[in-house]
Amino acid sequence: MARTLNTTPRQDGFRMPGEFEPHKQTWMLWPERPDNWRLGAHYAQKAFVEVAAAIAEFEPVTMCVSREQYMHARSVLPESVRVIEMSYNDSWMRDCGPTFVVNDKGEVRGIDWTFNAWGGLVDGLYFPWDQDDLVAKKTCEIENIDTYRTEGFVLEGGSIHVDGEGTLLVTEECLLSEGRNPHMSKEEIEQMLKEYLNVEKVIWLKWGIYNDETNGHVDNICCFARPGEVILAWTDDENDPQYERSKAAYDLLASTTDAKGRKLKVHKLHIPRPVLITKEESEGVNAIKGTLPRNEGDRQAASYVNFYICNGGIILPLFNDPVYDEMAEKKLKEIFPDRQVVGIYAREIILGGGNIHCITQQQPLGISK
Ligand code: KQY
Repeated sequence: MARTLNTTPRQDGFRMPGEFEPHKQTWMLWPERPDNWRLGAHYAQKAFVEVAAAIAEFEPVTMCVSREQYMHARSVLPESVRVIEMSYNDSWMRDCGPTFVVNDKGEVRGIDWTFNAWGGLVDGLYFPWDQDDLVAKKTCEIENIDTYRTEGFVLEGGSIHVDGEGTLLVTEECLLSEGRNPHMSKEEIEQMLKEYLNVEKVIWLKWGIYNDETNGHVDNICCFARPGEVILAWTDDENDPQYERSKAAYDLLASTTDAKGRKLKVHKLHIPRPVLITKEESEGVNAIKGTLPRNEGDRQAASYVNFYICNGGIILPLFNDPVYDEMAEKKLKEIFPDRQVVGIYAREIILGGGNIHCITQQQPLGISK
């Protein structure tokens, strides 16, 4: 039986592991809503299949799919991917799925954060989001995993990155945004994060990636490669609005220490040239009042930092950039010499507002109940 607990992970001795620690599997949700994914998600689905198939070469993958799309998804996904039926509003498993935590015995639990589509009625991206808010609980029930529910405390998995040794990375732009927890001070939010993720040190970057519709999720600008080492989205172009953001993050990261008192090694990963929505892409989205419009010429928050670490692999978004795609692949091979870097052309995913990290959620290895 999977219980909903009234304690906190810290009280119970559970912590969020780093993404680079061993996984049991990866969870994903199947894209289909035509007001976010052009042409009824036809091309996005192909990209999701590529991502799922690539991860499945390294570890098990479960794809959750609506009743309407089940037969199609089952037909186009490799048999190695488990496909199960679930209801949801859109396909961002990183954000509405559980954040898994582990204890020293290898037991696994899930945090079921309140989800409000990145800002609720203030600046959320669609309405309703009620089915998304049930995804974390459903996922944990399928795996027979106990959960902690943070009723009323809004958070998405893409807004946090940990080193597994007591350090957490977040952005002020996101966590202090009006649409999430405006009733709480920065100190109260930090306390909540320490209690649920069981960390000692929170590093608050000021901003995320320019024009990121999530209010600057950290997983698009900075992540841990391993304890003591972070990878930061960077641009050398001082005229790019991203420059000020990345420079501020660099200055902070270079002058701070982590929970263990280590100075951080900061790897810069240059962003691609601006990815702009074309007329054809814009016209392929079914505009609906209340859902973020996709206008021709809008710049997408494209960043190579939104890669996903799985057992033995790095699944890296590529943008067909003549210079920076190759540079990113080379850099990540250097940073992760023991993992295979697999690049996937991800334009169709970024057109929906996120990337490979945003559509995946790792379940740590642990032991089964
Ligand atoms: O980047 C993400 N973590 C999710 C983006 C959601 C976009 C919804 N249109």
